[in-house]
Amino acid sequence: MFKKILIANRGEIALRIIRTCHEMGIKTVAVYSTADKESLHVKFADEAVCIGPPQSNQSYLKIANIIAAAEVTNTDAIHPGYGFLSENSNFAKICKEHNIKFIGPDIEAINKMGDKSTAKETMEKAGIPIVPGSKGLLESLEQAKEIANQIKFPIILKATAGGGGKGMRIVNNPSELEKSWQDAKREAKASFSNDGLYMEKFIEDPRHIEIQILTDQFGNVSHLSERDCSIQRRHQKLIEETPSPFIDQKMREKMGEVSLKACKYINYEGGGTIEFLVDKHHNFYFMEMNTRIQVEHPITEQVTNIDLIKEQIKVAAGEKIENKNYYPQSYSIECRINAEDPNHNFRPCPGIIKNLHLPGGHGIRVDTHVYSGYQITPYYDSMIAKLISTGPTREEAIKKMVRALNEFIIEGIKTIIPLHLKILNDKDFIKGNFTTKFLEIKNFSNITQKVN
Ligand code: MV4
Repeated sequence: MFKKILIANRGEIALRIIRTCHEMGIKTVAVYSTADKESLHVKFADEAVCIGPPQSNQSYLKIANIIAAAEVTNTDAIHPGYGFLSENSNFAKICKEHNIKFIGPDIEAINKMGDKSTAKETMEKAGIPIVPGSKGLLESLEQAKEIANQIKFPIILKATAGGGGKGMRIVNNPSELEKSWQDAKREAKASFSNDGLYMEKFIEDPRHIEIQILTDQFGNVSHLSERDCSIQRRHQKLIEETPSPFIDQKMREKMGEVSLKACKYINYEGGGTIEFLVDKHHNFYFMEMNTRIQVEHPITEQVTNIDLIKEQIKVAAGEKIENKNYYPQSYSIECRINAEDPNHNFRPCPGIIKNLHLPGGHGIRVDTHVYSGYQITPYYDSMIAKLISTGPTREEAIKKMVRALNEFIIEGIKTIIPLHLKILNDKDFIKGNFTTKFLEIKNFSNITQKVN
């Protein structure tokens, strides 16, 4: 087992990883930008190394600085968390060259899944259901027109380097295709320096349901069932839950089995997530694979009793996992607490947290790095906490979440807690009747009141 792990991340996930390392008797190294000097991940790690100024591209994305920090501290392994360098195969390669274990899958797997068009072609070969569309990248506007006429409008153009909505255009009829093609290409080039596009039939009003998987180097594979991440705003997930109210045990087993087939086909090793689009007829289609730990992993941990970070570390250290699947033993929901003003188009609200009271009690978990007096800077994403409720039924998990949201006191900055309360009190949400269109349709406005 590793003696020392460097955590190449910040915020709640850095703290989350440090906690598991300490439970496993592994020493930890935090890295931090000058903006995060007073952050909890710095205080709780055994050692901490400053890696640069606040801007991410000069600190948390600066490979040379992170490797230097690992070298001077004699680190065995690096956990990249999510975001930043977590899906950067060049970083994984440089770790390897320095004899430092990158806690994640191998370079080939990261590359294959990072390019979305390649990922889709690979999955088709593996026999995984995919959305009908172009085979690989589109070669010209003319070819795009041809394929669109075959699969019929509406279609969607997606950037192969994308994911998360950038460089994506929905096209409803032939007259819009040329402009959408050019817009998507321009946006993809500006965002990713890669203007490769592919096309799919547009699935109206889908659900976003993903399967957590875990595999080791000995061919043992596990899936840990699904997370329903349909409650999103502009491709940012706001609420995730497991099990999904939309799928039954039979479909859960089917999606799990398909996900493991995908993992075996690419010899995947480590933790990962396979994202599916699910249509109203319960058909599911491969969308993307994330080769990292995800923000919403705690709800899976809550209902399966598995520590996913611990399993990632074990697999990276060459240990075996159990060759079995895990099904939800309870219900869990996560609300992402973002420092944003929901009444002003979700603008970020940096500032000092003057007073903080975290909720607690039975069935409540809070993953956060903030404390009273903590300064939220404008340099990083606005998620400051994850509130996770767990109960024996969905109804009880919702009630616990409402209770905990009402206990949550954060003064000095605005958060999206009032929006969460509106969603959790919505009749359709309570019935489990929602898709990725939910927030657009509901258009919750003037969010001020406390709801019980
Ligand atoms: C789609 C789709 C409908 N049909 N693909 C959005 C982000 C990117 N990961 C893929 N996305 C979508 N792809 C086809 N063929 C609808 C979306 C989509 C979406 C997906 C998941 C969660 C929220 C969404 C919001 C709008 C569009």
